[in-house]
Amino acid sequence: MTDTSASLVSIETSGPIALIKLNNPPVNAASHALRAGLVEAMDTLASTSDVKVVAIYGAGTTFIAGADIKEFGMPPKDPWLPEVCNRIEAMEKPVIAVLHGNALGGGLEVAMAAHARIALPGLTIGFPEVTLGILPGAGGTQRAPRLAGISAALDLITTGKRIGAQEALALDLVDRIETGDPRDIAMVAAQDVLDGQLATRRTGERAVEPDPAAIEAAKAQLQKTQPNLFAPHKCVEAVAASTKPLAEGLATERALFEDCMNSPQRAGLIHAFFAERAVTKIPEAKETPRKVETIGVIGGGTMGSGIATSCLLAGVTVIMAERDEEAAARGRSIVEKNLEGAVKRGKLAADKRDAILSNAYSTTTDYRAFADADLVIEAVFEDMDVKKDVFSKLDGICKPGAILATNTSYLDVNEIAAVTKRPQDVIGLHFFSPAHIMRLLEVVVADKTAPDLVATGFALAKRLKKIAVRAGVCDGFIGNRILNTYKAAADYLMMDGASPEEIDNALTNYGFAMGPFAVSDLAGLDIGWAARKRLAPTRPAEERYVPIPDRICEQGWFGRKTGRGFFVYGEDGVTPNPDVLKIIDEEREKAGIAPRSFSEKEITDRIMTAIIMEATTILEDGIALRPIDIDAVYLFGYGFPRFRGGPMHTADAIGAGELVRRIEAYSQEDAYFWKVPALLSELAETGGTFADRNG
Ligand code: T1G
Repeated sequence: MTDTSASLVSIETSGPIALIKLNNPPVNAASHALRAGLVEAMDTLASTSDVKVVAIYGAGTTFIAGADIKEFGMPPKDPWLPEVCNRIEAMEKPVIAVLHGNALGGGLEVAMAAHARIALPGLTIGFPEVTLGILPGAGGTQRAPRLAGISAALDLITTGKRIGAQEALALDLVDRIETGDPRDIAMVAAQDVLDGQLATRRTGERAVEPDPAAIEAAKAQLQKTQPNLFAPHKCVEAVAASTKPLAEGLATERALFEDCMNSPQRAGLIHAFFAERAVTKIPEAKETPRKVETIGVIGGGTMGSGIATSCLLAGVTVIMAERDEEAAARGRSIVEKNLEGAVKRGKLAADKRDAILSNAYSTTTDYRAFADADLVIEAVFEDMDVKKDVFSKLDGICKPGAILATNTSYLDVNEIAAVTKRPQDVIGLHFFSPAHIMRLLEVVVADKTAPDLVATGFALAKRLKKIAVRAGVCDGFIGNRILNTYKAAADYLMMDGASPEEIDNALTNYGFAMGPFAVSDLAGLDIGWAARKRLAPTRPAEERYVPIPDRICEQGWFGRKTGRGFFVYGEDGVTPNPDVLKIIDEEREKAGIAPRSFSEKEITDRIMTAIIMEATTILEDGIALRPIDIDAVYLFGYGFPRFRGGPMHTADAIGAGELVRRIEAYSQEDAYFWKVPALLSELAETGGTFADRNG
């Protein structure tokens, strides 16, 4: 046995067979050391005359999850992955790859450079590069079409979708599926090569069937669906080059890969990848989560039913409470509809759905049904007195150690906890609607919340396949506190001359999933109306108030659910509400405002600056742990363009100095709203970034 590159790559020989084991936990990323080790192993085995066949496999849970993303942005170090793949393919001796766990991106490229591939049944393969703003840059765009054809390669490479072993076999991306231990399979497969039972062939020597129609169709499709994104278009160009001789195609791929690497979208998308993982690093991470097997949900409206659905899909038993039988039946039918949707999307088998509905889900009108629940999540009307009443009742019924959670989106969790005799067991679990689909969960930690409760919130999120972000208590926590400022900035633009449609278009062109007015219409305008009424008595006189949304609500127009709001939702689509435009004109006139026009850039500059301004004060107040937590909230809960990496990543891209200049300029119009946060001034003065504060 010879060890190379600090044992990341080790060789085991047995007569004519050499096995190469890759061992770079946790995911065998193709770091510099692993790449160097692989090339060294090839060189060693090429000159070991006894060895006649080589098999590569991964130690631990996976083959190779791709290039080491942590090395992106650092100076590249030889050997690069393309050279590693070319070296493997060029081997005189047959080289086979045994794939288990994940063979993603560069991992799949290494596999395709081998001369045959064996999959284990649980294998996942794919090219996630496009989701990171790049393209497969180690021959993937050239070798995948040689194995699977241009159309299938385009589908995998431009979408980043991941497929299983069976599908990989059907596409000829793997040659066989074998069950067993990766090392043992490698040994048997190598013997098969020696015995002539497993054919080997260099992928690069295969021809590609030209398919200009597939290339044109992919281009047209991307132009329609992803005009904002850079990498998918480059992926198509690279795959189109696969009909050329390999060396030429590889050179084209390299040039396009460099273009992607230099794109700001690449930096944003990779930041988003790490944001998803960084948020789990919380002070309470070492605490042991409490057991959660039975969850009570109070409220069977859209939110409560969504939460119940999400828990049921994760295999948790749910008891849902409503005020009477009729409301309980309504809640049940929403849950049934949600589960039916999961069946239709292929996420849930029909018999599993039936089992969930008969064994794991029940409704009640009596909180006493929660006596044995491990966790109760309240999702009732957003009113402090109503919530307090619910919590004092729960306090009297729930077993000791049960977790009492509120799904409030704005209210003070400390005040709610204070009505119980167990404030240490009270926490905020803020879901986002539709709760069985949206990935974000704000875990709101009140003053007395026990640390193991926080760990439980995070463990639950993981089980529900959600991304939990730790937030402190304030009006709106992280997400909605920023949203308030974001919406205010949008309202001011509307009052000063931009139409709701112009503002929404500017933001969707910027990359947001939806504009602020379409979001308000979707959420229901009555919700914001209720909040504004609640806050009216404490609203400072200096605050600029835009009465337009109240005027719209006074007409009974609450958005999508009433068919009318800022927009009209008719049979022939969504159009601006002409009556709202009249209201806007009237209100401008009353306030003596002569409307002016705003360019798209002015609109997005103001909105982004407002978002960043509020986000910075959230950091200053310690409501979010790090800038990257705020990025995660906006990326996974508010439709923020992923390729922009989130508000704080965007702030770094704009630069603190420029942001300070903008806020100072806007504050000439409204010095109450536009204030430079101290932290932003500090960054501008010191040349610091938010990224420096991610720890
Ligand atoms: N590089 C570096 N670190 C990685 C990594 C990678 N490729 N993949 C995962 N990690 C870290 C991750 O940050 C976390 O670290 C830990 O591993 C466990 O991950 C030339 C350019 C493999 C399915 O995009 O999809 O190849 O937080 O929590 O749920 O064409 O990770 O513990 O410190 O996600 O079991 C393409 C991305 C690269 C794969 C495992 N590859 N990874 O999921 O665990 S580009 C990817 C995943 C490329 C070539 C190019 C998943 C996973 P920490 P985890 P998991």
